[in-house]
Amino acid sequence: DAQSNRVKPGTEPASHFDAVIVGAGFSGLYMLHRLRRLGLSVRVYEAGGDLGGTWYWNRYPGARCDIDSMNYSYSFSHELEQEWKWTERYATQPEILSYLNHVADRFELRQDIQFETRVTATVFDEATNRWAVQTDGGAHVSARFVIMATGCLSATKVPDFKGLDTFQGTRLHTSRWPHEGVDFTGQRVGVIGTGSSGIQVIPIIAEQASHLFVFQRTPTFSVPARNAPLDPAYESRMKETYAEYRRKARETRAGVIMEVNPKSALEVSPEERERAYQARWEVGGTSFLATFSDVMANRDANETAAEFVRSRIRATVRDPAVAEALCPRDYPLGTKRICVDTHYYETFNRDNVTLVDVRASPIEELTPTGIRTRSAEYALDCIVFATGFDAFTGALFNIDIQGRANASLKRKWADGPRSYLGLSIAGFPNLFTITGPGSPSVFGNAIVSIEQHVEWISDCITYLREHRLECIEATAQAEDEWVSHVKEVAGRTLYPLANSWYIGANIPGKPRVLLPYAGGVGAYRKKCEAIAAQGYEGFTLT
Ligand code: FAD
Ligand code: N01
Repeated sequence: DAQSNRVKPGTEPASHFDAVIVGAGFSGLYMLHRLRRLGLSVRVYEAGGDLGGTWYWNRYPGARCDIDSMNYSYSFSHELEQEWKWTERYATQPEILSYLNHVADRFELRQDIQFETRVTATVFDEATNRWAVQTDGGAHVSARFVIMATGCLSATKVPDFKGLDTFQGTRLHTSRWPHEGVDFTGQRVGVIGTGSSGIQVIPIIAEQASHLFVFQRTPTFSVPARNAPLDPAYESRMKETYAEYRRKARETRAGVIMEVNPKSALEVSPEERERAYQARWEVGGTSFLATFSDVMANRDANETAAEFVRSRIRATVRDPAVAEALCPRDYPLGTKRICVDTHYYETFNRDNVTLVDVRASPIEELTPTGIRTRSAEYALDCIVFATGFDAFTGALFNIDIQGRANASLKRKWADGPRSYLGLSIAGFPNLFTITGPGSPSVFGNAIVSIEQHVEWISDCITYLREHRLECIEATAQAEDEWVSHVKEVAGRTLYPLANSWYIGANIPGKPRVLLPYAGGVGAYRKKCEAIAAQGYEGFTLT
């Protein structure tokens, strides 16, 4: 428990590092590489049995990225991006994991990573300006810098259903999938949840199971992926112009280059609108959101896109009642993360698939043999929880983080996260959060945001060393202003209209605050660069 794992005052650390990094996903791996190049001594702690983060944990069948592979990858090494060959438009989880292993081998990263080790606490010592770091293995080390590369979507969430532990069959969470895989042949399977994970796993389980019950509380807007083998001509074109392409992508709103139609959805004829949506639907992927300039900004414009997707659902799903139940109505399209699927809606035409509307008839309990809703009981061999994550703050709160005067981060953030740029927290010197709340992170290509944060942090540490400084800390004023700015920008979007994990609504009791920063990846980068260029404006350096 947290109490017994607490760093004991006066305990002598076993080792001293310049930096401790928590997490060995895309963020932690690149952070390690950068800091080692600066000549720092670094230790990475990773709770998982191996590296990869998201791509280590989420091994459910169908797991793949929804940003095309050639962009969902690091840009920091020319050699790396030239030598690696992606095989599909959207890479599968195994392929992304082997990519990250290749990165680790190429840059000899493993030697500084300790696996199967969870950081349980970290406490700032004002006398020495160092962080004490405690792990579940009982290790106690100290570090000048602590970098939280703990992931926005790494703390899993299983709803607290009555009778959860009484179920005698197999219980799985999409993000804690058995490494040896699962054979559903001949089984009656229930999947709870129809977010991005649910819509990817459902079509594949349906092909194996004797019967699949999909327990849906909120229907999802999903666009087809149109996944395909990577076109060699596209690959060589991209590789020839990679640097330029990446540079431009960093300046965009979402960290990916997509053609944004400058027109409003409301200024064109219904025929032109239909043609435009249909064209994007054929291309597949998230660029559907950019069919018109105001899809994500104006409720009425958004409704035209929403209605188009509903029309596709009705055209695909043969049973009209099932089609209607699959049509989202009570939130704007894209305000819960848009899903990208392969044959999701088609799956509901199979005889062995049943959609269970748990909005109409909620799950009352899990029983030894299955799930009981208000109106029926479902006998199941296996229940798959595709119920998501305690996003952004979950992984941070799992660590007892104490800053100056032993102030706890959890307490400081009780009414919602407070940080400067989603990178740094007043009262927590030399502690950085990669893609922390208040930064764009999940509103786009995560890798672009991760690289930007890692580079900003390593430049900052270089600056401190060059100026013979020990500590950097956000001022309370800069933090207040940033928090207000993040809130103000959020208020101009449609995101607050949905009960999504973006806004903490999926976790009972979590404050309703838009967690990522909605001001855009490119504009955010410029702000961060300007702040650094002005000698770290808004920070105290000592
Ligand atoms: P993570 O990959 O989550 O790594 C964090 C690591 O920290 C984990 O391995 C965790 O075990 C470790 N950790 C946490 N707490 C501790 C602790 N206390 N002690 C030790 N270790 C700890 N983003 C996109 O942009 N495009 C996509 O297509 C996309 N697809 C996704 C698909 C899935 C199934 C999921 C879940 C997310 C997806 N994302 C996608 C978001 C994805 O999380 C990021 O793209 C990226 O992988 C995050 O990398 P990270 O290193 O920041 O975090
Ligand atoms: O999780 P989610 P996810 N009773 O929170 C339902 C990334 N990702 O793992 O909407 C019944 O989106 C919940 O219902 P509701 C991506 O960023 C990317 O799917 O709360 N149902 C919802 O349907 C994504 O957004 C990919 O009413 C309950 C589902 O569970 C993020 O990860 C793939 C319930 C949870 O959906 C999270 O996605 C996978 C309850 N008590 C993940 N509690 C790509 O394709 C929850 N639900 C790139």
